[in-house]
Amino acid sequence: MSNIRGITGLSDLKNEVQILLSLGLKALNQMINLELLVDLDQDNTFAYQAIAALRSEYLKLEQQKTIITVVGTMKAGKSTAINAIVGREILPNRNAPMTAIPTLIKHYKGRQQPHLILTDIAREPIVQLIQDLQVAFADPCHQHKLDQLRSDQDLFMTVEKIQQDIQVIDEVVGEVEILEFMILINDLIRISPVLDLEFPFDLYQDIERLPIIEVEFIHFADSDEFHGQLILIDTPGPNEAGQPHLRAMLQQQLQHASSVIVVMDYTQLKSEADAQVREDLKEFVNTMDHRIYALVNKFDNCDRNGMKQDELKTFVEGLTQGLIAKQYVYPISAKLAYLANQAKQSYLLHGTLPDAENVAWVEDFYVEAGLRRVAHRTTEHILDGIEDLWQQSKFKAPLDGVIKASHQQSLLVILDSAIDKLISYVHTFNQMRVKKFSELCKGIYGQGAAMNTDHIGVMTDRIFNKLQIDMSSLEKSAQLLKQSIADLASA
Ligand SMILES: Nc1nc2c(ncn2[C@@H]2O[C@H](COP(=O)(O)OP(=O)(O)OP(=O)(O)O)[C@@H](O)[C@H]2O)c(=O)[nH]1
Ligand SMILES: [Mg+2]
Repeated sequence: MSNIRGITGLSDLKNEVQILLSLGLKALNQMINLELLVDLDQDNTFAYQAIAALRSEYLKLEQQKTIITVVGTMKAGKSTAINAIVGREILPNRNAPMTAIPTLIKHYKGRQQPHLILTDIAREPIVQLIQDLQVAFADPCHQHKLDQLRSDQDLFMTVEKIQQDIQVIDEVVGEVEILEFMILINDLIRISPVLDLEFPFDLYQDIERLPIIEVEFIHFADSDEFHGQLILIDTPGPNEAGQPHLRAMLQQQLQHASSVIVVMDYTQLKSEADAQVREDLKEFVNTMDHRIYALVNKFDNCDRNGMKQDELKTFVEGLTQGLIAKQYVYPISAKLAYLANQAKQSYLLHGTLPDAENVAWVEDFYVEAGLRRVAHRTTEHILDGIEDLWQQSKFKAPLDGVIKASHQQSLLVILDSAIDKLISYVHTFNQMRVKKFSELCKGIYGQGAAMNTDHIGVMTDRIFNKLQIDMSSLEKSAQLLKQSIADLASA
């Protein structure tokens, strides 16, 4: 292969690996077409398997999925942090426990209006649960429980909707509509145990069944860096009680991740629930395959007596027993980042902020930006406020450090897996060609005949010269590329 020593960047490496995969595929096809494999049935089956596996690796490189799973204790601020990364309010976040099933959020270039997509298998258990709840609500024995639910101001609207026979559609479009839908799902899961019904959490462990929101991540709108797919997974956070189904979900979601973000609450670092999340991470996360980052959220609560940035980073490294290295710890305020993003977007689109009476975040923005008095809310002060909150949120560092680095990390993992498969198949075929050829000779000269290895060599070459691709040099080139990938990974 040309230029292997000259490879410095990841995209060069990706090109080289794709070229080798294509050459491997071409060689395998030639083996089949020229009937070069001795035991045609058995060896061709193996060759077809190899072709399918190498094609799938090629496709994975083309699609390059970067999956970042966001974990942390209940109320640590996972959903607010994801909203801040996306730059919009698409996930519900409030004081009561909110995220109940994992949700995928995918960067979709050019998609301004977010779309939430629910496959039929994801929709069906929800439809069933609504029907079961309707039956339970209609039962006079449950009147007392129903009254109790209706008196909860968070749940009241959802109870109404269930009674009015709400339809669950497979595609929800728009920020407000998605938010309403997510709140509905989360409320359904909270309401059902009150009526002795169970939400089938086990049906939502497979990543294909989870709701997915497709939207352009504002901070990456102008970036050409993101080839392939960038997906965040919001997960429900366990509390002190542990909830075994949440642990099972966490384990599932971590399996898909290229990187893991642990959101910790600055004010609750020593809590038991936080310690449990760290234990789970140690158990489920393989640091060779994942990179783990900590966002220490609610850092806006840091006062004169609180731990400062550097001290905090060292503390978290110690707390996680080195699982999260100091340089991967980011003190942030997701709330301030989210408010700055919301205000900026609104300003860019409408040249003003919405009326604080109608939109919940606006008053919070004015308070945090020191603009409590209406007379102070001039364009200049608002723009200064946006900039100030963004700076105070310290969110730029993880956006650059975590999201971009995760994207690179995922490419390295895919490259490494592709090259391993290529080496393994090519190596097997190289062994096969020697073994099978000696078997061929035994067939020609008889079992006991002494074999002239030079003769075999000449014949082997004659047959395999038909192959335009030299499998041995392919194996060597792949080994060299594997080394380049390892060098980049440890850089
Ligand atoms: N002070 C402060 N509050 C925050 C910050 N980020 C989030 N919060 C608040 O913390 C609460 C929980 O936030 P969520 O984003 O819903 O937390 P979560 O981890 O997704 O919670 P669950 O989904 O229920 O596990 C909300 O009331 C947020 O407004 C922050 O940076 N600073
Ligand atoms: Mg949440």
